[in-house]
Amino acid sequence: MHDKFKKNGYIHIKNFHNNKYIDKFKLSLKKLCDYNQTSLISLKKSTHFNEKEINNFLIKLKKKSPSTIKKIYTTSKHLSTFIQIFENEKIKKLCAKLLKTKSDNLIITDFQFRIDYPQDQKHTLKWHQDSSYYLQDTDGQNSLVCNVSLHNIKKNMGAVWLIPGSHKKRLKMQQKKGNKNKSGQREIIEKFDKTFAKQIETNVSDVTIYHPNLIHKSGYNESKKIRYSAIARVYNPLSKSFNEFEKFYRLV
Ligand SMILES: O=C(O)CCC(=O)C(=O)O
Repeated sequence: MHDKFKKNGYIHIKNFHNNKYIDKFKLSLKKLCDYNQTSLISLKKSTHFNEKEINNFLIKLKKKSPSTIKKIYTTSKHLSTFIQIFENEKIKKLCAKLLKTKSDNLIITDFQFRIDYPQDQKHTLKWHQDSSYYLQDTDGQNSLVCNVSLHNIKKNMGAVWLIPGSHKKRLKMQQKKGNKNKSGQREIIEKFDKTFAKQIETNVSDVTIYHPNLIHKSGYNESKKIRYSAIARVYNPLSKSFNEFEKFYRLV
């Protein structure tokens, strides 16, 4: 596992996650949607998460009430059931092994829940390295990006593109301003080799770990389905390259 990660800058472990946590989060998401339904856009009374039904609900709600969608989106990543997707022994042990430390030393933070709508590119990200956003680890050897697949993600749903082996060098990036149609982001501004770029399809409970310098970008969701993503950043604070958080949060 270490050798593969060192060579490619990522590992994709199929069917790794304990589905119990994924299911619990989906139920919390369903409850958040239930709470925010209106007489015009409603969900069936049920205690189950039905992906097709939630997709239809969120797609309709996005048109009718963008502010409610924003509320659901910004709230979901703080749900304790979402955090548990990462804060559990299996994930902690895996990350600790890669970072060559013990599970209880880890910091797991910067939780992100993405909802990528069909044919919507407002929040899709161009080629970037996460290390330029998360400066807590200055040499990139003591942190990871952890992605847990909440459902089956096919290429046409905008599965992430990445470049195997691209983590060996930190490239120059620049903050690009956003506008009402496109959110801003830090983007790579120097030339790099894209010959081996590939899209990673994942199934529910697959876990993909990136080196913080791995070059990657969002795919384009040309399907009719929403693409959901669960992402967190994992740090080893017991390392020389670790920087305190507050120092950087004031800068961004
Ligand atoms: O899932 C995606 O579209 C890409 C997310 C990503 O690259 C990031 O958050 O750094």
